[in-house]
Amino acid sequence: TVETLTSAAEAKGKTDFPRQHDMFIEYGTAGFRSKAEYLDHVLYRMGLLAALRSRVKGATVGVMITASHNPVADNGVKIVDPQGEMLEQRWESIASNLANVKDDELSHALTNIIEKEKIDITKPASVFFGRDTRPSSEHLSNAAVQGSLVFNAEIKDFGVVTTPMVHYFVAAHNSNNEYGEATVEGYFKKLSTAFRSFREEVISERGLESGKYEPRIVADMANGVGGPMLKQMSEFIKDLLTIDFFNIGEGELNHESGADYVKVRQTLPKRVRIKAKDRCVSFDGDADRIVYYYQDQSVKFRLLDGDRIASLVAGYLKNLLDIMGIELNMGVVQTAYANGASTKYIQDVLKIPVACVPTGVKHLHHKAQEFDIGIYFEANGHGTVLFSKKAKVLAGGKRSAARKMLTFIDMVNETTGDSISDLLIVETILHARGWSVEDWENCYTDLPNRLLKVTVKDRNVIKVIDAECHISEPEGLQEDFDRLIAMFTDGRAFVRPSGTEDVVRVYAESNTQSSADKLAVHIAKLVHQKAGGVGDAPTW
Ligand code: G16
Repeated sequence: TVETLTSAAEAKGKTDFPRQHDMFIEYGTAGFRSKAEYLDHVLYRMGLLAALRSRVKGATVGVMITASHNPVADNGVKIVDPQGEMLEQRWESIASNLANVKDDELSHALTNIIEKEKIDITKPASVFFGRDTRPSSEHLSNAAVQGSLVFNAEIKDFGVVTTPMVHYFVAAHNSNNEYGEATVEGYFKKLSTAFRSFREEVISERGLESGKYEPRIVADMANGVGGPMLKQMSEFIKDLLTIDFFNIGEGELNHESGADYVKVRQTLPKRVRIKAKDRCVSFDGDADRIVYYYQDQSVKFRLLDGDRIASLVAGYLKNLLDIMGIELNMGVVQTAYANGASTKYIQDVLKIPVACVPTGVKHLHHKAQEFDIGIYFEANGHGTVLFSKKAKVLAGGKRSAARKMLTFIDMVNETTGDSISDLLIVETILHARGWSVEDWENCYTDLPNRLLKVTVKDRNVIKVIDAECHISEPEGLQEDFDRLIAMFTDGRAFVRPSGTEDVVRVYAESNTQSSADKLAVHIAKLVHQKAGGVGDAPTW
């Protein structure tokens, strides 16, 4: 009965995974995230919740243990819904509530969910697990597995894999392997086969000539799970792309390396050796983000972030559609972090509509589903491309452009942003265009920008509106921002509470780097003064 089951869950929770603090932990931008030592009971309870979610949906769901770009002492969990998408938003508050009830309220809270969601506990449940390379991940994964087992779910543990791989496994399995084979090997094969077929298509058209494209990249893996996974993938494509690996596990996770470090600091990761114009990439800790960069002749660091990838992909796919002579409704989805120059380029030069939504891939993914071809990327390098059924049907055909489109679709992990898949896509387009990294960069000129973090007592005193472009609280602060922004040429700035770290984020752009830095510092000072800053206000 429901009572026996939920009482057993409560009893095991009390003995094996007790709640050892009364801190409120919330399902944030991408799941729960906190110091690893606070998470035992959260993970156990998410294992229970995943089993219930699987029963509600009548399909397999996924649980990924990771804190992505956060420091190594943190950890967290992301829950994956049956089609490989992020957990439905309504269930985020159910998850938050379950994670925070007292140990002796667990049975009651679970019974409540079962009754409200009309869950038949006699139905089968199935949960896939994956985890990143953090020292705490194995233990926390076990806590979640134990939760699912108490609720009689069938479990499959994929061990150390990337977040997007878990999304893929869930989607593939629930599609009866139509989306791909739900195994590690199946994942590598699907993407690498598409990469190879596309290359062959281009070679059959124009021979081995590839313009200014060099088939070699330098890869910073942030000492995360991306390292071993991209290494495995590279075996399948080593005749087509040489990858020089750095930070593949010998050092501390995300420390002075990785996509977030490179994007925020706008500098090279530590411990990589490169020459001028080498095309470089950085993954984040769970390999769902990627940024490109290089050093020019004058040793200046040049970043090609998520906005650049979105522009590259949008431009190329539009071109393919033109050649195919078919019209599809295509759109790009960005957030307020998108560089103003990228938005202008996509709208004015590529003539593709751009939508702006709040931060978090779940919001971008959702919006992108409104298009036949929806390209979404956060500036931080998190993104992918979604194709509607109509797009997939129309893409079929015998002509080369049609074959390319179909192969391209196969190379994309449509379930979520995926560093490995995104890398293959970018390399494919650069090769097809015969472009060097500089040619890619020459599409438009970024507006100089600066990202800062402000530590405050309670980040939730900041209330955002208009897709995070403005704030409504603390009262009067937006007006202060507006006055300041008006003093800067091409000035734009916004602030928002992070959903993955205990900070308020500040973004500013202007016509010169020093103006962007100044604007960011002034805005950060205002936040520090008026929203309960802790310690010193940030400087640049
Ligand atoms: C997560 C989300 C991203 C988001 C990022 C930063 O990334 O999946 O969509 O951009 O957090 O969020 P925030 O600014 O709220 O801290 P990841 O790669 O850390 O899982």
